[in-house]
Amino acid sequence: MRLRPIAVAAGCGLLAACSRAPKPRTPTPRVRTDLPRVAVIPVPMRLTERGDAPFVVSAATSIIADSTNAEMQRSVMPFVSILRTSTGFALPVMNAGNATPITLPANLDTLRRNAIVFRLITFIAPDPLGSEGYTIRVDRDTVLIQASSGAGLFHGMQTVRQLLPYRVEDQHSAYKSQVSWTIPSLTIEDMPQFRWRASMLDVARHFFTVDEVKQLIDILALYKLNTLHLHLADDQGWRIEIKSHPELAAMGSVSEVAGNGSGYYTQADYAELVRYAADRYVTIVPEIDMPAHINAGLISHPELNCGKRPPAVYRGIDVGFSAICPDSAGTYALLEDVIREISAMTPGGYFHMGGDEVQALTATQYTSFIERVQGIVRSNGKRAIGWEETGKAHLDSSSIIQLWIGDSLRAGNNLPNDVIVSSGPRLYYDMKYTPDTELGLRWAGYIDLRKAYDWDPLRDLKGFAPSRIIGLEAPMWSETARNITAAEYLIVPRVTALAELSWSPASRREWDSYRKRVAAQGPRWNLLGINYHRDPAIPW
Ligand code: TNX
Repeated sequence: MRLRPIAVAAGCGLLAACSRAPKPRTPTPRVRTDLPRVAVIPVPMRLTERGDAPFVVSAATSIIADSTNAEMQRSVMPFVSILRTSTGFALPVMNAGNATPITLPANLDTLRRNAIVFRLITFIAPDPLGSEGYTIRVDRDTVLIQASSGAGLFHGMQTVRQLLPYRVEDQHSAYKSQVSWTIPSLTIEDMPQFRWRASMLDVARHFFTVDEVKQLIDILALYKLNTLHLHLADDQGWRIEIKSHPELAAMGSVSEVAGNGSGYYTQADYAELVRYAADRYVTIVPEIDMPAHINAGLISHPELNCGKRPPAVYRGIDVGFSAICPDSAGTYALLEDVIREISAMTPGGYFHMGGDEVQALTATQYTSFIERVQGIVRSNGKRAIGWEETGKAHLDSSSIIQLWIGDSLRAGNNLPNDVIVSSGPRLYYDMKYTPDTELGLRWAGYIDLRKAYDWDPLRDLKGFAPSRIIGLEAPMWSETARNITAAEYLIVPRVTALAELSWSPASRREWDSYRKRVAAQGPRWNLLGINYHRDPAIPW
């Protein structure tokens, strides 16, 4: 590449003073012509590019939306304000009620010219696109986004965001005027394949601040994931305030893996996370892992120890050695309080009771413990979720099993219960990409982006009925990730594979198309300040 000479005004030199100030050069944003202009992740269920004149957002563009509607406020208005900052245009909101549902293709002539129109439509029968689907129609005059729910509008808006030039992510630049804010003419009908589209964050092995967790929630929302599972307690840390037992967090949160870090969420912090997530249509699922992985909780309750080691601050990464006594009445009194308080501050319908990797108890002690805790969860109005080992117990039909060890269930494969797929060899964010990448573990193998993407959960898992799968969840175990920058390196770009596998139908997924669409995300991540692994299979 030849560098263009820098223009220097007459009389200026490196040492000589300028007689006339040189005109500042505004860099022209680089436009990649080898990447598809429409590069949406997850790929929509149906998308037709029409090749007509695009819509161009300009100083004359307005937004038409029923801004008095609360769902509309929540789903659309934050995007409008991002768009105002990135384009520098006023984008006034014109109010429009939602009285008459319109179907695609709409009679767009009757709508205002040069407008982005959001409509929350009411169906008499159930919406064929479900509770999270949406449609988009773009032509020269109008961008029309319709859905029957706030979640649908929100997901539709994430699509519009990705259809706009990547500079839409730039909330600071002085060079906005260089960008042509085009949206290609197209029609989209979209809905998710699975309703459970989740990531887990282990805040126990390393603690993540409220702001760090918010950064992760933003990433999930961009790719239409709707659930964040927080692993709130493990051997190395108890990270949630329990008002009736303040000693749990006070004594249990003072350590991390291999370091002096500490920390826990107050109930106010947790409420803030719940609210931030809900504003982005993300549900928080809390987990207290038990009966093992409980060392940090036992530091303040040594009388309930049934593990192989006396409870003391633990900074290693062994698993399975701790256990809370399954035969003590004190255990259930404590757990009732913990589950009640966490359930009360969790609007989502789930409580995760852990249940993995227990070495210190007999099989009977384990199953009776799980059954008892499942009952406490149910009596607090939540559906219980357990790691796959809980399939050895008598589960209520409402309880959910989370597959993690491999590509088949080791317990509960004949049960009717719903299954969340978190297959270690495909979905664990904490597995190294290759032997050479710095962070991560390797017990389930290396997971480069192709391995993360190129499979089909409905076809490639064995030993249980695929109809039981309610969705996918990728866990970010944090033994090797000490902060969100490190976690992002492991999560991104694999989160896009998770998003596409859980949202898009198999018939629409294709590695070569996906690789290019991932490449198109890189400039967005740079502007958003998201750290990511530059997987060599991607034409970055
Ligand atoms: C297994 S997955 C665990 C975690 C570890 C993880 C590390 C599961 C239910 N248990 O305790 O952090 O491996 O990859």
